[in-house]
Amino acid sequence: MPVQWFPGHMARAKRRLAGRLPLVDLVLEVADARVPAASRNPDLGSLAKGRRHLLVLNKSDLADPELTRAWLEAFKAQGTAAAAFSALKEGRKKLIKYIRDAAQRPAPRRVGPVRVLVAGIPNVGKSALINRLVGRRSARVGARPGITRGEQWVRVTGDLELLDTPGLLWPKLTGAEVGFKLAAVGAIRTEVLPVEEVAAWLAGKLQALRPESMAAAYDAGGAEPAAVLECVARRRGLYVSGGRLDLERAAIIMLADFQQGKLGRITLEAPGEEGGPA
Ligand SMILES: Nc1nc2c(ncn2[C@@H]2O[C@H](COP(=O)(O)OP(=O)(O)OP(=O)(O)O)[C@@H](O)[C@H]2O)c(=O)[nH]1
Ligand SMILES: [Mg+2]
Repeated sequence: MPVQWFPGHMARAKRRLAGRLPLVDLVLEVADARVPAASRNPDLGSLAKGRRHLLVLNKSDLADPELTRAWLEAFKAQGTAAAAFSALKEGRKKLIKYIRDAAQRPAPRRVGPVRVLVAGIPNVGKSALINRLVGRRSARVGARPGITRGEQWVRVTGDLELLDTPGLLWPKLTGAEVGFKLAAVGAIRTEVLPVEEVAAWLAGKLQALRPESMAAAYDAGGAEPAAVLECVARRRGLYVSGGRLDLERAAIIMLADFQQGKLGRITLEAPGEEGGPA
């Protein structure tokens, strides 16, 4: 696996997150609904021990609704409070209700507002979700000690406060498959993994999951995964000088189409598969 994380950055991010956790009541973990297992960091569980926890499968507008339901069931069976959300398409009321439900769970009633920290790997929509939650009506409630300078608590409702800066985690690359999934949804930059390799992997997945979309978008019906990028290039008229097909641009276009939902609402992993809850 050619992906490397810088140990120094990881350690710093982890320290920073660990320093904030004692200040919060609830950790709202954001993951990508298209890859609900691969986009989580398994260390968060032990880091946030003793805090209440809500897993939000964000970008659910891009995910397969049936598989999202199956994932929510699987997490519930595991004892993990989880909810599906779209920070772009849904309102804050729904999310606030999920947070209230999760915050009230096991702990005894406490005095004062529920304090929430949003955490997750890059690009899952932490900032979009915070913006959605906070909206324009919110008032800053002032810094509290122990937090990096510049961070603020923001009042979401009378009994709910949110730290305005999310806790950043890094993805856990437990195998090539996880790297490809994260690159396909855009959580890992394609500079890290070669774009053509990611697209070739995704082509295999999409031919299995959505052959009809692939046929309609790229005339790729029945094509072997290895030949899909050629179909994309031909359909879009992508050539390099000399008349050869431009497979690199084809790869970039297919990835963008997938990431923008143009091939349909697609989830790349199902519960029970390697890496996910049974
Ligand atoms: N379709 C869709 N796109 C979303 C959703 N939430 C976020 N996005 C998009 O995903 C991209 C990343 O969102 P951010 O909110 O910046 O993600 P982040 O987790 O804060 O990323 P980092 O700050 O890099 O860690 C942006 O282009 C958002 O518009 C969602 O629910 N649905
Ligand atoms: Mg952000």
